Amino acid sequence: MNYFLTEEQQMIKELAARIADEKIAPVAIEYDIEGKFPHDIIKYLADSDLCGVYIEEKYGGLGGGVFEMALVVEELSRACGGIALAFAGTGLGTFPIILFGSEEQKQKYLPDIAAGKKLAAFGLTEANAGSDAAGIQTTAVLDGDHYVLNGTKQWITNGGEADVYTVIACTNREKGARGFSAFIVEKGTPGFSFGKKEDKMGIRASSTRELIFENCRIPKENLLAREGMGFIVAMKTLDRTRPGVAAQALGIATGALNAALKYSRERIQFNQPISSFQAVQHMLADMAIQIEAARALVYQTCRHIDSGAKNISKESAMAKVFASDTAMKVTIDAVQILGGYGYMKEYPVEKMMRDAKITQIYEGTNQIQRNVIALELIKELSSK
Ligand code: COS
Repeated sequence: MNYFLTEEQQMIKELAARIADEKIAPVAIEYDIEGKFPHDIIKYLADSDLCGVYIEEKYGGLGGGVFEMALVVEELSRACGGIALAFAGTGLGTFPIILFGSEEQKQKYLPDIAAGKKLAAFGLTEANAGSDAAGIQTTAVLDGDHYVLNGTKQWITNGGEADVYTVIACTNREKGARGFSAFIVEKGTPGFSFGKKEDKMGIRASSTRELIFENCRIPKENLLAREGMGFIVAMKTLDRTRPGVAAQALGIATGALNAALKYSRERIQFNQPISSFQAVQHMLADMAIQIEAARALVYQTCRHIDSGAKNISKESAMAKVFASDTAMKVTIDAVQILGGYGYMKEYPVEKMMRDAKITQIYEGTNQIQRNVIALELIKELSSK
């Protein structure tokens, strides 16, 4: 399908594809088994100028948007959804600065992120604040020229590996969703430490850890936007990064289809490749249909967002739901086509099935996305 990418987008996609095929695919299983964080792959991305594809040129990026970020995430995820997450998770941690940072904050943080010298992470989730993002217990109290942070963030992607953390904390409990604020916290700040690395089902090359704040004093200049804007910072960020999760799912699904297709041509049963059996052909056809439909939705959603459209929550949620549900179905079918081999760790598809699962869960479960979509539909109808 021709998606009419610009020359620059095509170049970005090809560069990312080359890194995926040459650098990621050969190590994906090893990094998964060992839970190895892909600093070396970030270096390759940096050498190709890809770390800042979604960052403005004046801060050292390539000046693209959500679409360019998605193109990179998709290609990397074709080879490994976990390794791709070091890049995608940095996008999630960086978007609050892109959207709400002051000029000084942008100048201070974005160039190093664009150059791949620093990774970022986003701290919203807590033990009792997952789908209910407003359930946050972490507090930030202004004390002179500093905010003092106390609390624990849970399951933070790039935790411990990132240098820059955008963190949502409560500054006024009485104000409900308007009582949260967003902060930039640097690794190494006294009172800021990390919990143990989580042992996960999939995306095992990615680091997932707690962020622990114990009387952590951060300069008040590290407040993003204004006090009380934290919930909006989080929601507007997620509206722009959920298509990145969709792109990750799309990449994983594409990798799984490619593996299943290849295997179906090589595997001989009843004296013929299993690709000659209609039962297998129909599975492959359904996988391809779903992937292409997901790609069309994800790409168009990214373009819609990058056009500066005001209403993007519903579209972003739709892309995330559709692509992640597709990735789950496609990877399960890929395992089925590979049969016993599909269940073995020497073959890539069992890992893809494990990696796909998280895309239905993080950055808002698919149940929450459906709530967002339904509420937007109802809102649109009542405003007519
Ligand atoms: N953009 C801008 N503003 C938004 C918004 C969005 N996408 N979504 C909500 N808001 C605003 C609302 O307009 C409301 O503003 P007012 O205070 O002016 O009325 C405020 O934020 C609170 O919104 P709402 O009442 O809808 O909040 P809820 O507590 O009901 O939560 C959901 C809404 C469920 C959508 C939110 O909690 C959510 O996204 N949860 C999932 C969180 C998530 O993705 N977790 C994963 C962690 S990151 S890996």
